[in-house]
Amino acid sequence: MNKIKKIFTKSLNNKDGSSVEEVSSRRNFFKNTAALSVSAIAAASVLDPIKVLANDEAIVGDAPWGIKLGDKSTKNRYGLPSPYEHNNVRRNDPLLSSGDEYATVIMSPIHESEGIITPNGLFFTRNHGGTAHVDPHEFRLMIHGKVKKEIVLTLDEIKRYPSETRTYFIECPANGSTDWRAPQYNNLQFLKGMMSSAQWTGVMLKTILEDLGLEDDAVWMMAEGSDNAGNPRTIPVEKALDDAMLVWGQNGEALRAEQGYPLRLLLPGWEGNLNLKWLKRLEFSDKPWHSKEETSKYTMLQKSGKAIQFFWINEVNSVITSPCPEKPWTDLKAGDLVEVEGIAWSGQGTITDVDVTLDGGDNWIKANLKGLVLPKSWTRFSYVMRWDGKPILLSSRAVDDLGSVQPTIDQETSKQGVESVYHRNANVTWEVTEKGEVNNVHIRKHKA
Ligand SMILES: Nc1nc2c(c(=O)[nH]1)N[C@H]1C(S)=C(S)[C@@H](COP(=O)(O)O)O[C@H]1N2
Ligand SMILES: [Mo]
Repeated sequence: MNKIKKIFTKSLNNKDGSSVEEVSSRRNFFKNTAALSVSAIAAASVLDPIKVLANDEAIVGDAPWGIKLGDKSTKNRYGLPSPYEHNNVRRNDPLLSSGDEYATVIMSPIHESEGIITPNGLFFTRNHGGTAHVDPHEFRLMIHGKVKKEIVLTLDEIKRYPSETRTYFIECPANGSTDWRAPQYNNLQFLKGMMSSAQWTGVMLKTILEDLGLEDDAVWMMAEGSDNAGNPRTIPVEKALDDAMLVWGQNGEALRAEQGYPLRLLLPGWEGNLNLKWLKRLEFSDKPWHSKEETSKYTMLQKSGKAIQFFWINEVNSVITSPCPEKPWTDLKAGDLVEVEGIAWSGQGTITDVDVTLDGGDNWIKANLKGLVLPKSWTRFSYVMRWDGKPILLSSRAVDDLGSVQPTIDQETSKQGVESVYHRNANVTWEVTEKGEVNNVHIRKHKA
């Protein structure tokens, strides 16, 4: 600590124009913030050896951004990330989008994600017919069919209902679908980036439906968008009356156009495709619609040759985000302490446990859940370990409060086969080589 203190004051003394007063007040700052010094030491112990270079130009020298005024603070009316973060971007999956620029799967850079919220500009985007730009003044939502009071609402009228703000992830059920047969991408963004998480603001759908009154035999709700694709989907009324929301807010601002501005349906924990964007119509009926999306797509082919229709919930899942192929351990040396971190989620409840394995699933160790642990929400987990520099097979396994355990590839494919496309939630395993490189590998102990 003394060493750090000495260097800190020295650098100030070296700096032209620092008054004595300034230096002593900085000294007091150090003296008075014991907690800061302790955490500085704790952080330093992860680095081995601790590099303390008193003459490091980066600290004692004059940085170009420090010797002149910065940009005018009035310049950016809407803030953008630092230009140094230019690599932290969404990427179009060439395989799943098949060269199309409208019906696309734009993957979120989840390897760069921090905490449990995706910044709006990085939210994954799955469009069947491009991004619509809906004029909020022209926006209308029709609610009809088996409701006592059929109605057409403007956006302002919808916003007059009492609002709620809640944190949920959205995941396309095709997330991970490229890996059913064999590892396809050595890349976390393309493997699992078909999901993101936000704090959503809107009205509980049940608030509106209670107001309008549903007929007794209204068992199904059809939701449709006003975009080129429309993407009509049938949803059981139980979900509409449970935690479904009509949302206009995304992380403290209006929904992004890509996320369905000005209003989308949010079905917490359920397949992304049911979360209708650019919402236009909710129709109630006693029968499901069997729309194109429900017959040609979004069915799950089983080993038996039969397909499951109307499979809604995204099951318990997890993935290690650090390390990953894009974030290898190539800078680490044998004996270094390192934090393994990842995201766990379950569309049916709250994450209760995450285990981590270093040997491809023979032994499991409990990880820590970090920060907020919310239902149907991304949950961060962490496991701090000392890497001995030898190859490991690193994976995670999540458990939710309904007791569901994330399956191994063997468990999942023995039941499902490999033709399902959707609902892949088997563990992802990273092979960490002795050089610290990270590869996507499949651990199979039995034949599928
Ligand atoms: N109207 C409309 N809603 C839609 C879609 C669409 O193309 N049109 N795509 C669906 C699909 S397949 C998914 S996975 C989610 C993706 O939501 P996001 O783009 O906000 O991530 O929106 C769903 N809602
Ligand atoms: Mo989707």
